[in-house]
Amino acid sequence: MTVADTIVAVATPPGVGGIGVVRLSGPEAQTIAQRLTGRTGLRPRHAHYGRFVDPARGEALDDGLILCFPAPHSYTGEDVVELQGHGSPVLLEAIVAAAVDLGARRARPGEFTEQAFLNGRLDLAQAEAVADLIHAQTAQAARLARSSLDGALAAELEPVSRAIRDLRVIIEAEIDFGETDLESEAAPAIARRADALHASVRDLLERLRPARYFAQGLRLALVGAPNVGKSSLMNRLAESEIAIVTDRPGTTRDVLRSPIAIQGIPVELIDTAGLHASEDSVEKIGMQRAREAATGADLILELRDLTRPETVPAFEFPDDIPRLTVWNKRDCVDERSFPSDTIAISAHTGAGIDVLKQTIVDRLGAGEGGPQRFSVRARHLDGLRTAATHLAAIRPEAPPDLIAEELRLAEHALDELLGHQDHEALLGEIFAGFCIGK
Ligand SMILES: Nc1nc2c(ncn2[C@@H]2O[C@H](COP(=O)(O)OP(=O)(O)OP(=O)(O)O)[C@@H](O)[C@H]2O)c(=O)[nH]1
Ligand SMILES: [Mg+2]
Repeated sequence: MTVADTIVAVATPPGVGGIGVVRLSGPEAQTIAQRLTGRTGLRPRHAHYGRFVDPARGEALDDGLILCFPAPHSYTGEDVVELQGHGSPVLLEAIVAAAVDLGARRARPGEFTEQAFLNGRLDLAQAEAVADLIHAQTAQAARLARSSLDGALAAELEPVSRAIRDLRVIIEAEIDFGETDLESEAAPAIARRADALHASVRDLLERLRPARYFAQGLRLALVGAPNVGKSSLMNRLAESEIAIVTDRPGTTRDVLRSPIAIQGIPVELIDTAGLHASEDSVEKIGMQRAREAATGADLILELRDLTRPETVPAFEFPDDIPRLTVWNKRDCVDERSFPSDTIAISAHTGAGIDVLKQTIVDRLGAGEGGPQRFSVRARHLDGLRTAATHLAAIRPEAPPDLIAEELRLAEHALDELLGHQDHEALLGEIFAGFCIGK
């Protein structure tokens, strides 16, 4: 995007609605809006009524409200004008086309928010939170995204990033004065500070990890031998007869997916074909799909059958995916016949289902009362992991420039999360911390 670009797009969802909004942002937004509406002298942040006319054809397109948000007090930080017309996709497209004729460019997806980030109206995590808020599938997911948008992630990251920078300032100063080793009394103190920073990044990582599921959803695969009741459990959890259930082993062949919510977490529930030794060619394809679905899941629910406890699925469970073993058909056996710490359910009667849901949530550390306070993406966790790795690599006996480099990489990883890459700031800080003559 060049400075001169003015972008335009329909801001309301595709389809028919009571009203539809066309949004313009950029240096020409006001001029283009004036030519479309014939109105000049619009008062900032006031609603004006007007007609929208295609100046090229002199043809009235619609009428509605015009709202003007001059820079920098707008969403994008540039001049923004909103035209609120009737919610007809055809009309809204005609308004956009007329704006394009007048010099605007069609906005790319997310470009208004990108512009807000580039103009410093939002940090990167907030920009991501805008998308998470719009796409939130549950009220809890929306609440967490809202709090990210309010800057909660930045509030957690910035003190850590600042502390890393402070430590680096000290070490860079040593380097600037030609030190090749840290003074013996400085080394233990620096090691202690690096350890403390590593611990705080790891703590942050632990606290943030579960929140990822609220923004991105949790893929929960139901896996087991044939006939243990996977499809029955799917239907029970989805409260709908989605999957075919029969007493014949091998009923489910395809992978079935259903969106549900467990305690505010958006869950994609995945029912799969029963896994056992089979030579049937169709069944083998189904089982291959089942294994693929399981390896792509965030959590595997291995379903077993209390009436046939010896039956296990023909599957090598991946080590890196959390697994929960759940026993079904408890209505068929004596309640005293299984240990109290087993998760025993009945897909038929619904017994134990609430405990199962709670266990799933606890297993992921994602309960309502859990530590998550804002939405988190995989990118954020990756950045924190990178920072933790660099902090863990610091050896006080190493040359100071190596230590400084690890700190720089850790700081960089955190700053990237918020989109801050201002290295002038560090230089300024180093020299401001010097006393004259040293
Ligand atoms: N008594 C009892 N029967 C159950 C329960 N859950 C499932 N069943 C029965 O077990 C049989 C198999 O159920 P499904 O849900 O089709 O089992 P599945 O694991 O999906 O089987 P495949 O798709 O063949 O792998 C059906 O006759 C169900 O009615 C339960 O909790 N109690
Ligand atoms: Mg089934």
